[in-house]
Amino acid sequence: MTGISLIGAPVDSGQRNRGCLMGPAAYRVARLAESLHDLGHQVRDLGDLVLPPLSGATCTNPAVDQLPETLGWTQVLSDSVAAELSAGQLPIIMGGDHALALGSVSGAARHAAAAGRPLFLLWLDAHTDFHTPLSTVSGNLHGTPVAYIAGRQDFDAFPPFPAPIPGERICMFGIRSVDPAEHAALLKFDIAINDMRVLDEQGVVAPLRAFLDKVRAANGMLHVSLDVDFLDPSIAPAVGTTVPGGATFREAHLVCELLHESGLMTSLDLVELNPFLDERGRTAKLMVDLVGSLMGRKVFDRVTRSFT
Ligand code: HAR
Ligand code: MN
Ligand code: MN
Ligand code: MN
Repeated sequence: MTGISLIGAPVDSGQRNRGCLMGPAAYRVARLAESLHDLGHQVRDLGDLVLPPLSGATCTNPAVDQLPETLGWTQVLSDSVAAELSAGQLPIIMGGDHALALGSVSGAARHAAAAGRPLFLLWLDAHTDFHTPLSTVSGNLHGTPVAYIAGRQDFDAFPPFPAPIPGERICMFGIRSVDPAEHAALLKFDIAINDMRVLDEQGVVAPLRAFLDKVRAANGMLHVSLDVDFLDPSIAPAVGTTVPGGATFREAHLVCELLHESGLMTSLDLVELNPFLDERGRTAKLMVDLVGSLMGRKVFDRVTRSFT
């Protein structure tokens, strides 16, 4: 039994395709809390976070969109995630676009630093989200969180990231869309980038096990950030930035099942669900299903599989 705190984060400021603000409501309609309760967990839904009064922050890159809104979300998310972790809860952030990870991972990093444990990051996404506010061409700040988390410069309007995560502690899966500026910057970081080619050749088990072994050996905390576009658009259409060739239903479930068996995940983002683009709720339902696998649902309970 795990104490789970559901945090609604109706963040829609990280991109221009409106609709992610309906994500938390869709997860509630798809019965996320009930499904976790049925798995034996103690679930608290904390309701939706509220955007604080906006600053007048600006950026020298004129493309950057909705900076004050994203700064506000970063602050409230960081505080909320740090508080839930300190209370011994497993926070699940119901987004909201991926800009919310600027705050959620910042909160996890604050907590991990205070607890004297290293924080690791598993990024399940079609995109590397490794732009800075100065390098982004689209100006959409949902394309920036990993750069902030890894301690890249040029986030002048943001609070300094509490304890930047070294590249060796970051692992990405599902990657199949990288902009030139991201690519150039990533070459300077030792991030494990398991793009779709790696998954095609090796499957998910070996690369995921290699990463989880590092987390376990370091007694680390593990933040998992699950972007809907990690999944193939044929099974998960409700996202503004679809990229063909994503993770299949079974690949995604296997990642979640292995994560559960590792017992290592300490916080989780669910991001980029845009219910306005969904087909009869199928993407929201699939995400709830995946969280079920992450939190212990299995087909045969009497079959013991050892991860190590
Ligand atoms: N790299 C592109 C950009 O910066 C697309 C980023 C899309 N990001 C997300 N989250 N949907 O992964 O605009
Ligand atoms: Mn918006
Ligand atoms: Mn993303
Ligand atoms: Mn993405």
